[in-house]
Amino acid sequence: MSLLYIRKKILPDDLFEDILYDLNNIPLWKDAEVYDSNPSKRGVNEGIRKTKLYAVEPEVYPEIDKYFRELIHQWNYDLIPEEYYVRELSLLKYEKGDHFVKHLDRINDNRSPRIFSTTTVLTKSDDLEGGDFLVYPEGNSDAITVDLDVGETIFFDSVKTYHQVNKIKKGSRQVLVAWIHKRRYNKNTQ
Ligand SMILES: O=C(O)CCC(=O)C(=O)O
Repeated sequence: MSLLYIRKKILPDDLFEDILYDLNNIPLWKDAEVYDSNPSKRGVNEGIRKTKLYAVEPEVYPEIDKYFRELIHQWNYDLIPEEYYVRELSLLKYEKGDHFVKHLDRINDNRSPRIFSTTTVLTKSDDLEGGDFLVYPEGNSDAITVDLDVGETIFFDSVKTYHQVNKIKKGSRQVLVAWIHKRRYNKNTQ
């Protein structure tokens, strides 16, 4: 039977501290946009997603691939971790009223597809209420709440696993989201 998700502390303390440092020095947060295969539906849509975002070039954390690759092997031992890499990284900040409705991370265009999605919790305020991370088992409308601790990562299939972030009622939550793609042999077509 295939896994629904892996939940684990995977990033080492020194890398985690570097990310926290950068998080505290973000020059400008943007309103997160919604991706849609139809370009006219792209953009900020607070009914679907409301959070602040800062996109990070994965090269900023060159060693991050190594840690997420360990999860690929745990997910399916038959996969070859070296064939995968972190192509997209975002820092997200959720405050009161922020949320992300149930969705998949599938991208339906000519870009290389997302294969695995991860969220790593960077901070949770002491007064946090709401902001739960929910995953939906395939074909099931009942969600499972995954109460990630600070430092923990959740890893799941981008195409199959519906997930959601409940509305924040109080406090704040900050996360690092990483999407893992499959390498193509011709680097120019990545
Ligand atoms: O905030 C999170 O933990 C998840 C964000 C998310 O689902 C996404 O960016 O696709």
